[in-house]
Parts: sequence; structure tokens; C-alpha cells
Amino acid sequence: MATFDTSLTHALSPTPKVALTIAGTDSGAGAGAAADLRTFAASGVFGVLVVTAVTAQNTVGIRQFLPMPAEMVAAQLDAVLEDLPVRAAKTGMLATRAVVELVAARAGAGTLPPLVVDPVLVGSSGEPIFASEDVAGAYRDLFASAVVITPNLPEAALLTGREIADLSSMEEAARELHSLGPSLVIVKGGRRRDAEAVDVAFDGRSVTLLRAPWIDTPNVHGTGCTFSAAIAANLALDLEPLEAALQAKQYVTRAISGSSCWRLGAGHGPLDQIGAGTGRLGPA
Ligand code: PXL
Repeated sequence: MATFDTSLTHALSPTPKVALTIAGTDSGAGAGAAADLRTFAASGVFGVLVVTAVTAQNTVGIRQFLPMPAEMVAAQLDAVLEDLPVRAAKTGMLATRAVVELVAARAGAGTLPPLVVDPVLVGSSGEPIFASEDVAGAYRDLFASAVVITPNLPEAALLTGREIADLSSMEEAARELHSLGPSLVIVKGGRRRDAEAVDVAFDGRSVTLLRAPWIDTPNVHGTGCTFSAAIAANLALDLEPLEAALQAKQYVTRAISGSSCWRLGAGHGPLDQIGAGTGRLGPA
């Protein structure tokens, strides 16, 4: 049996920085909170979690969906933030308008750490994730207090009312969303299926293209979650927003590459955020 040298290893291990995800769960664990916590772990930060919704889902799709009451989300936020030194946070699936408004109010009052907002509004096949409520409108308030926002193409189109098909319309949307208040807007172009996966970032001064080779694999469930969690982890580690995003882009590309040949489930499989296919971090 392997032993753990508690005297030395523990004495030399510094207290990690803490990052928070405010997100839904995915029982298939490809997306949502599980992807975020794996990403935090891989980044060397300690991840804490506020659950906004539970989904019954696998690699094929979402079967059922149960949002948490806003009071329960508020109670989780209080419990975490009153006790732990959270240095950065991200939002994933916020699930209801009431929860988007709650997070926007907290962020607007300055009681949340630096925030990455991944506006989970439109699913991978273009289907709306929020059925009837005007959640997009509530998100515009949340953006005002965000450091980074990371809409995908259909989300950027929904939020701006524009058609977005190419890099120049991605840039126009990024500029328009920047006027709502975030320091850095990244319009993710991953769905354009070019030779490269190119995202367009705008920080109020200049446009930066985040480029990576296009990896042809069905295993991309949780890509957006992983990207925004990696940005939040990098903010927790004191990187500037644009540098945090550039490094997150490289990380998510490695994670996609790592699981590109996996066969887990009949649908869109997960990414390899922690080197599960090659590494051995755990017991034994
Ligand atoms: O990728 C967006 C997303 C975020 N959070 C949860 C999800 C999904 C997409 O399926 O299930 C819990």
C-alpha cells in the first residue's frame, strides 16, 4: 500500500487560492459544476460550488431539470462567501430569471468576487435553455458588473439582436456587449467549424483573436463551462483578464485534444480537464 509522507508533504503545501462556480449539475458530468471543479483542480485552485439547478442528463441530452429556489442559491452564496476567501467566481447555468437577478444584485452591490459570466442561454443545437422567461434581459444587468463575459455565437446573436456569421460581425457584437459594462467580452466562435476555432475578444481598446486549431471530435460537451472556469481560475491566480483568457483558450484546447478519441456515451462526450486519460493523481 502506498503511504503518504504527511510530515514533509503537508508542511510544504501552501494554502491554495479559492475560486467559485455558480452553476448547474450534469449527471453525465461532462458540463456544469463537475467540469468547472475539474478545471479548478487542474489549475491548482480550490474550487467551491453554489448549485443553481440539478439536471438529469447524459452525453445524449437533458431529460429533466430542477432549478433551485433563489433563496437556496442565496443561502449557498452566504455560506461560502462568509467563510472562504474566494478570489474569483464564474456563473454557468443560472436556470431562472430570479437567480440571474439575485446574482446581478449581489454583483452590483460589490459583494461578489471578480466575476466571469458565461451566459448559458442557448444549447449546443441552438435550442433555448430558458423556455419562456426574459432571461436575456436580466443578463444584460449582470454583464454590467462582470469582469469577463463569454457568450457563444447564438447567445451573442440573441443578446444583441444581430445575425452573426463571420469575424467582423463577431467583433461588432463584442463591441456592443462591451458597452454594457464588462471589462472584457469574448464572443466564442467555436461553432463556426473552420480550420481554426477563433474567438473574438474586445477589452474596450483593442480586438484580440483567440485562435486554436479546430479539433474534429464529438467530445465537446462542457467546452464553454471549461473555458469560463479556466478564466476564473486564472483570475484567482491574479492574471489580467486578457492573459487569463488567452491561457484558458490553450487549456481548453488541450482538454479537447486529450479526450478527442474517447468513447464515453452515445452522444457528445466530455473533455479531459485533468489528464484522466494519461495521469494518475488519486489513490493507489
Ligand atoms: O454548457 C452549458 C451547460 C451548463 N451547465 C449545465 C449544462 C449545460 C449544457 O448542457 O447541462 C448544467
